[in-house]
Amino acid sequence: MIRGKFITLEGTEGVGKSTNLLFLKDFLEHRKIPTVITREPGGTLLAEKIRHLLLDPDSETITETAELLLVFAARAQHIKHVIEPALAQGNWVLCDRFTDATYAYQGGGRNMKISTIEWLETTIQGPLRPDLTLLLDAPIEVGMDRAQKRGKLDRFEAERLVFFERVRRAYLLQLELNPERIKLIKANQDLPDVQRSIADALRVFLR
Ligand code: Z5A
Repeated sequence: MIRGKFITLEGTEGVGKSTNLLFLKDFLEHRKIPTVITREPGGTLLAEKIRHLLLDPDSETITETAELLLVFAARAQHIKHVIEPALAQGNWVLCDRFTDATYAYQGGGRNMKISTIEWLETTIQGPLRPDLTLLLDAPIEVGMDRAQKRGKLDRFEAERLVFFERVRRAYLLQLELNPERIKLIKANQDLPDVQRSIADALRVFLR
């Protein structure tokens, strides 16, 4: 059995990750590539409970350290019970956010030490890294505007603009540090144009 590929979608809120994950799935399945769609935080029963704790706007104040550890606790479950088995069975795993989000939100947004995130990444993931990451990038206001149309804001969405500016900068730093793996997709375009850019990146990856 040939191991599947691990593809992640990243970006600040409302840039179109969930929408384009479905496009990605159709694109690959059209080429007879079996896919499994999943998301972080989440993807297993326990990890979805942790997601709920992390997003709950009415929770007590969650310390930066607790937030970071909760994200990685969910990830440990997700890797063991969903991602690794799916890859081993030859599926391509398409994941809405992964550890680049930790560098962006907990590293950039919350100013947690990058060396601590790196240590957790190595400890929890071992050698597992995405084979390809599509970073959907747009000015913060664009995604916020799209997300706010949905109603009540979650604990992250309720953050101020400066927080998301730090998150976006941290994502762009991840791109700079990992140019082979991470491909930039300009998300501030009409959806068909975004999807044309995603298809182009995938065709290059499939070569
Ligand atoms: N988090 C963290 O802190 N650390 C971590 O390690 C991880 C996560 C893994 C939950 O993520 C939170 O967890 C996240 C960071 C934290 N918080 N924030 N913010 P999430 O992925 O569930 O949250 P999200 O980014 O807010 O997801 P989202 O709002 O669903 O955004 P999206 O998936 O990128 O967008 P969408 O749902 O596909 O699109 C939003 C709307 O825009 C929708 O109506 C679309 O039809 C529309 N759309 C999409 N593309 C376009 C274009 N091109 N033009 C016009 N309209 C469009």
